[in-house]
Amino acid sequence: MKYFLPVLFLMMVSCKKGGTDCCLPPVETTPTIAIDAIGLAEGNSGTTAFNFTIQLSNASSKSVTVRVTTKNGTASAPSDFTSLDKTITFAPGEKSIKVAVSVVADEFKEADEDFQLMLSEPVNATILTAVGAGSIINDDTKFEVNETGYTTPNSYPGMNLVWADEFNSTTLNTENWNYDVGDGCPNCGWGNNELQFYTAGDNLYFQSGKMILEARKENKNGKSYTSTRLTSVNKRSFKFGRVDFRAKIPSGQGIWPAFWMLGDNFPTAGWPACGEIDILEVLGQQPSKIYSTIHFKSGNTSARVEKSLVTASSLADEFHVYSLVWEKDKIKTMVDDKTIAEFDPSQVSASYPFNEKFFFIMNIAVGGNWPGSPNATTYFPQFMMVDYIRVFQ
Ligand SMILES: [Ca+2]
Ligand SMILES: [Ca+2]
Ligand SMILES: [Ca+2]
Repeated sequence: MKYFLPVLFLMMVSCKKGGTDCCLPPVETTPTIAIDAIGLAEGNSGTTAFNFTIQLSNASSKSVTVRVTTKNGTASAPSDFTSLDKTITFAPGEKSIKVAVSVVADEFKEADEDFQLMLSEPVNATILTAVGAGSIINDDTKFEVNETGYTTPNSYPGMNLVWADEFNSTTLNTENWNYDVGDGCPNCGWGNNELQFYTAGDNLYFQSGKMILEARKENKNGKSYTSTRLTSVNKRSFKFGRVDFRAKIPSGQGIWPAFWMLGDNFPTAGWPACGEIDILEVLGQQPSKIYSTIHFKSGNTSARVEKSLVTASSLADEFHVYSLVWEKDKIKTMVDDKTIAEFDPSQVSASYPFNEKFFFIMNIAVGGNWPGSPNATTYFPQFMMVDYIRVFQ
C-alpha cells in the first residue's frame, strides 16, 4: 500500500503523455492448438462418429488453419475407419472445432484397436498437441466364423468311426478333455521358454459348431499372455487308424498353434521316453509352412525327426484338415489329404515307441525358443477354431 499510489500516479502521468491506450498493450499472443483423445465403443451397425475436439488456447483476431489427417494404428482405413485429410479453419474469435472420424461398426469380437488424428501445418498458431489418440473399444462377444476350407468325409471304406468330438456343444466335453493349466512350472515355459499362462476355460469359446481357443495379450501370474491347452490324457487315447482334425489356425510372429500326441505312459515314463507325434505345428510368422515331427528317447537324451511342407497359401486363411494315418511301424501325416511326412522305425535311432496308445493335445503357445517372441506386428487376440476331431479304425 505504501508504494501503490505513487506507482499508479506515474503510470497515469505516463499514459497521458503518450495520448493513447498504452497501458493495455495491443500485443496478441499467438494461440496454440491442441487435440483431445477419444475412446469409444465401436458400435454394432453402420458407423460410429469419433468426435475429436480441436481447440485454440486463446481466440485470435486472424483466421487460424491447421491440417488434420488420420493415421493407421492397429486399426486401419478403410476397414476400421474412413480416412480423412483436410484443412480446417478457425474464423477470427473461434476457439473450438469438432472433427468427426467415422469408425466402421460390426458385431464381431476383435481386439481393442487404435488410430490417430494428427495435426500439422498450422497457420497463425503453433501446435501444442499434435496427436489425438482414437481407441476403438471392442463391444462384441460373437466370433466371425467363415466356414470355407477343406472338409473330409464322415466315413472311409473299411474303417469305422470309433470316436469323434464335433465341438457342436456350448461347453467343453470333460469326458474327452482336460485343461492343462498354468505356466508349466517347475519345468516353466513347458520346456520351451514359452510366454503364455494356460487358463481353465477363460480362453475357450464355443460358437457356430466350433471350439475356439484364444491367445490373448494380458498379464496373468507373471506371464504376459494367456491361452488354452487341452489334453485327452487318461480320457481318450488310440493306437493306429486315421485321425482327422479340422481347424483354422492363427498366425503372426511368435504364435505357435499345435495339434499333437503323446504316449499314454507319459505320466509315468515322462518325455521323451513316451514318444511324441506332432501332426500339426506352425510358426505363425511362416503360416504357409507346416511341420510334422516325431520325438523319442535316444540314449540319455531326446531325438527327433522333423519334416515340413510348404503350402500355396497361408494355412490361417481358412479351415484345413490335418490328418494322421497310422499303422504298425508306419506314421503318415497329411494336410487336406496331401502328405506332409512319413515316419517308420528305420528313422528312429532307438527303440520305436509309436506302436502304443497315444492321447491328443491341442494348444496355442506364445513365444518360446522355436518361434521367438511376438513383436509389434503380432495382432492379438489370436484364435484357433476347431471344427472336429474324428478317429477311424
Ligand atoms: Ca461392435
Ligand atoms: Ca467388432
Ligand atoms: Ca463342428
